[in-house]
Amino acid sequence: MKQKVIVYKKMPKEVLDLIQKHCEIVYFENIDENTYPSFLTELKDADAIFGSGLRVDKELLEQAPQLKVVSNASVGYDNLDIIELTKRKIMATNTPEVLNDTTADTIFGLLLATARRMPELDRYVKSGQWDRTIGEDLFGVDVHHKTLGIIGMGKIGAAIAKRAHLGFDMNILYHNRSRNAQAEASYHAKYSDLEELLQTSDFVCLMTPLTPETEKLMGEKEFKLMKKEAIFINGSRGKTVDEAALIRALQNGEILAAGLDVFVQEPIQPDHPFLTMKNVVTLPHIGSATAETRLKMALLGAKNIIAGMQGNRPPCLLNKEVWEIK
Ligand code: 8YV
Repeated sequence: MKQKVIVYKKMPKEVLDLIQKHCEIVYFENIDENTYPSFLTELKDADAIFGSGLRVDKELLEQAPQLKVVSNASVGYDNLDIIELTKRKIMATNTPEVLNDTTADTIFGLLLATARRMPELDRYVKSGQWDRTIGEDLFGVDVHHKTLGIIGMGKIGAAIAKRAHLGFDMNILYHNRSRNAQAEASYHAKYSDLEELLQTSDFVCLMTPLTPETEKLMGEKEFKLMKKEAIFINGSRGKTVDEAALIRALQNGEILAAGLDVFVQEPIQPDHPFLTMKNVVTLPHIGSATAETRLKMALLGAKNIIAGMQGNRPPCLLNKEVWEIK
């Protein structure tokens, strides 16, 4: 009998076809209050689940006694309780690398758009307000030759540093758990403690994964350390920022502006203060969202599943202990 994989997110046909060659698929385009009960029923004899964003914790795993692989179609895996999965000898996988350049493009684009106020000026033109040469009230700030502080210098952070250094002549500071020799050698990135980075950067770009240590990493104290003319960019997860503190910092002029791809609650609530703030540029969590890259991520996620189902080690296994104790 074929093993059963629940796909709980919309996936390209070629990805579904690939999985189907090896396993039986139960397909939910997304999980919401209507589909969740059937999802739970299917979970009872599922061998693998594949999607992103779903909270996979002890409570959910109690309902999935046969599960062997949890394949996340994302690089971030803060939705997975890795300790609980490991205890149950369930393999957890993600999709790193293939999204590095696309996500760096998004985050650097967001930085430029925020600095040069592009979304606001797009609305200005389209609403017919452009009736004379613009004045300084609509000027932005320069990006080139400024200092960029990157918090979280992993592969995506380094790809942002590359763009900033080679394309925009920026000075790079970074803060990270460990030193990144490649970013230091190739993009002249300088390791800095968090305080110095916040005090001296013109752009602060947060790229850390969400962990108990990084939750609300940016709060009142951190925003107060930033320069009044500095811009904050978040490309990590919403919960790495204390949103109330960010709103106060923006309203009180403690920082100039913010560009945000991620939020504590996604989709954002329609009455969220960010939505009426001129100095906030918002994106709907599009870091990796191009057709090409999402296909690569989905294919890699499918390969992780198939390897696990065939008793092989998945290429992007997160909890290596599960494999080692086999
Ligand atoms: C999205 C991301 O979460 O890979 C990540 O960690 O943040 C994004 O790619 C994901 O793909 C949403 O479906």
